[in-house]
Formats: sequence, C-alpha cells, structure tokens
Amino acid sequence: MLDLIAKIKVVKGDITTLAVDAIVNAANSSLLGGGGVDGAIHRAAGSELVHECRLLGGCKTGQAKITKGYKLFAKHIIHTVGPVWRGGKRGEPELLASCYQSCLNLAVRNNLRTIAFPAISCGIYDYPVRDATKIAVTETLKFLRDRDSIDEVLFVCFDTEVHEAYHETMRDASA
Ligand code: AR6
Repeated sequence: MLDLIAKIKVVKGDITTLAVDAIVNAANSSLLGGGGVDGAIHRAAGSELVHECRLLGGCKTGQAKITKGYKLFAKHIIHTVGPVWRGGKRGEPELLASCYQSCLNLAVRNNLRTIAFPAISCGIYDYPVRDATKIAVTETLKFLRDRDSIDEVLFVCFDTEVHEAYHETMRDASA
C-alpha cells in the first residue's frame, strides 16, 4: 500500500504549467471550452486545441477523451466531464469515480506514465470537496494496485480548501 501511496503527490498550483505526460481537463460535455480549469487549459494550449476537440463529438459525463497538448508543457490533455452536484442521489459519486477510472484507463492505453488531475467537479459543478477527494484517492489507489504502468499521479490544488482536503484524505489513506 505504501508503495502505491508514494506514487501520488498533492501539489498546489496551476495545472497548465506542468510538464507531465497528460493533464486532465474538467470539461463540459461539448468539449469546446468553458470557465475554470477548462478555460485556463484552452487558453494555455492555444486555439488548435478546440479544432481537435470539435472532431471528438463531445463526451458523456463520467467518460474521457484524449487530445494533444499543443502549446502546453504536457504532451496530452485528457478531457473528462464530471457530474454536476445535485444532492448526491443522482449517481454523482459513481460518475465522479468513473471520471478517474476513464482518465487512468486512457493514460495506460496511450502509454502515459505521469498524469495530473485537477479537482474534477469541485468548482462550478459544486461537488463537496472532501467527498470528491476521497473518491479521487480511492479510485486512484484501486487503479494503481491493479496496474503498474503509471509512475506518478499528481492531484493539483488551485485553492486552499482543495489542498487541505487532499492532505487530510491522503493522511487517512496512509494510516
Ligand atoms: N489549475 C488547477 N486547478 C484549477 C485551475 C488551474 N489553472 N483553475 C481552476 N482550478 P472547475 P468543474 C480548480 O470549475 O467544477 C467549466 O466551465 C478549481 O479551483 O474548473 O468540474 C467547464 O467547461 C476547482 O477546484 O471545474 C464545465 O462547464 C477545480 O479546478 C465546468 O466548468 C474544478 O473547478 C466544470 O466544472
């Protein structure tokens, strides 16, 4: 277990600055850009990104699609669509878990070894942050247990609330 936990890093900052194999985008189902981290990624990657995204035909909630990274330092962008929080009884936890599984699966299928996640659904989509970080860590540890091709998973925290929640969740996971 500790060797798996060692592959996970919680970092503070802007995901668009990271030189990893893939950064994950918390997109919407059109995949054509938006606010939050989605807007930041599209701005940093440049306008070629939306051209490739137009060819993808959108993405369902809980699923993921991959593009090139264009002007980013990251080689690829994995776009996923998190659930909008509507109280928790409309499949939100399963859909959020599915986002992490789909992104990690795509990373493995594309031989990517390092991947950075933002806190999917924790901004505009209003998912309770502590619950979301538990799902992110649980699904990632489950995935890493079954496959050893991923070297490093970064959880990138843009705000203090998310940063603290990830630290607590990781502390619980290590206990
Ligand atoms: N780097 C890392 N994390 C970031 C950055 C950044 N540059 N910018 C924001 N965050 P959100 P959602 C954090 O709202 O809740 C878009 O319009 C942010 O602080 O970006 O999944 C899409 O098009 C928060 O913790 O994504 C969708 O319509 C986390 O990223 C909708 O928002 C996610 O916040 C998706 O909403």
